[in-house]
Amino acid sequence: MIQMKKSNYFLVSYLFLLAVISCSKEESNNEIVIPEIPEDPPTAVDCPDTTFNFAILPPSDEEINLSNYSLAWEDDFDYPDSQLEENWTSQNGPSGHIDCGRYRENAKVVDGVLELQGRKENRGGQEWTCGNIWTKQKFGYGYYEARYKYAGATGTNNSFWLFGSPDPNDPNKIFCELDINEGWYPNRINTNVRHHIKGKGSSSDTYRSEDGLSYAYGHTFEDGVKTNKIRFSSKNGFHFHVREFRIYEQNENCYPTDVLSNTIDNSIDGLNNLARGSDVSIEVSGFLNDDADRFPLTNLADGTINSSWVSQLNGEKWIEFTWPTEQEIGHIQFVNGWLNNGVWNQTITDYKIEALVNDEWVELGSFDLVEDKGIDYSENFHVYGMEWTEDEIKYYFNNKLLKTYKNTECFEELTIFLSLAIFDVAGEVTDAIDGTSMKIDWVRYYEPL
Ligand SMILES: [Ca+2]
Ligand SMILES: [Ca+2]
Repeated sequence: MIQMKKSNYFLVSYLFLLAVISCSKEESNNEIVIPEIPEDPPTAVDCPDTTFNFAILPPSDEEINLSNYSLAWEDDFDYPDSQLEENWTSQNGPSGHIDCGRYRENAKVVDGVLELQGRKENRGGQEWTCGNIWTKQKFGYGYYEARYKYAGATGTNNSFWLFGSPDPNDPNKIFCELDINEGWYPNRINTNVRHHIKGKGSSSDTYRSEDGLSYAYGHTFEDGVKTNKIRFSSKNGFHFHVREFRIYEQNENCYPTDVLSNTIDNSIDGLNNLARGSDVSIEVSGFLNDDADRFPLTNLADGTINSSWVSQLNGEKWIEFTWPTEQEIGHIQFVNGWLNNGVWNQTITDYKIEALVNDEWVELGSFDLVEDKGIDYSENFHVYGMEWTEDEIKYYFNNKLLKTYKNTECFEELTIFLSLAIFDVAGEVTDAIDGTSMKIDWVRYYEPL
């Protein structure tokens, strides 16, 4: 790992200047004498540390206030598995819209926790089985929360949600879906307000949260890296956008950090972005839906973050930059994900950047959400909550507000669902799902006082 050493030339100079001023002050009897600036400043430029990532901040610190509510219903799953039917119903049959049939055997109460288990087994014409349950009772306005862990594999949708029923006598009647969380391994929270007309969604509003990730990363190499090949790779379990990938030749005037600027390459004297050189060739692991035209690889280095290359969904994702001759690289940075209403979406959970040096790959920088930061919602229980009133629908994570929606259509009582689903909307479906489970410690409903 090559890293830039932080220099402190400016600090030393500043302290020296202060010392000179204070000495001068004493000697000249309280008259300040400004020391002469040396005529020949040092030629070495002192660069700030431009190895960085830009954290995506949580939207709010506002906490749920339950003082106007009382606990009206709860299930701690603190009973034998055979009693599950007292409160809940299981689909117990094949599914049309996801890759797993949902069976009662996959919804198991074990030591105070409900496990919704994913298994690779042929049943009912599907390759996977999973589990779900819904309440026999319906519920209205109030605060809902559940404490649970995700199944520890991509391709699983770990959801706690409320749903209405279509009216057979009125096919145009709108009914509601309130998704407190459709959680995707390792850290994605998806909240939705959806309004359905029988058979088709009429409108929906979605907010996503991705704890611990960044839309841009940068690495500076103080001594430069001599290579003619740079490789970026990721095991990210979803397809993803890389909006711009910049590889700067070693530059004595430092490197820029205004990563979202489309004039960044001209922001500092001497910058040479080798990723946009006339002699670079770029190769990638694939394209979203095998469509090389919609998000082409040329978007990786076309000078604008408005365009992106989008990877394929399955397998390792990678980009390689190759030059016919050896280059001397001083800094690499990239912007990933996509921006929606001020929120970055689908930012990558891991990456590695390597250079080919003397025929061997040398790691220049890396990040891994689970290994480096320990952020993995399948490892730890978290609490997902929703406050539903006549006017608003507010979603919470560990009691902190994530998102507020206006309530425009959801005025009727709904059923509580706990569901594990398997499908590639939630990331790559692999055998790693087999044997994992969504684990629910408890579910609670508080009614307004
Ligand atoms: Ca671009
Ligand atoms: Ca429990």
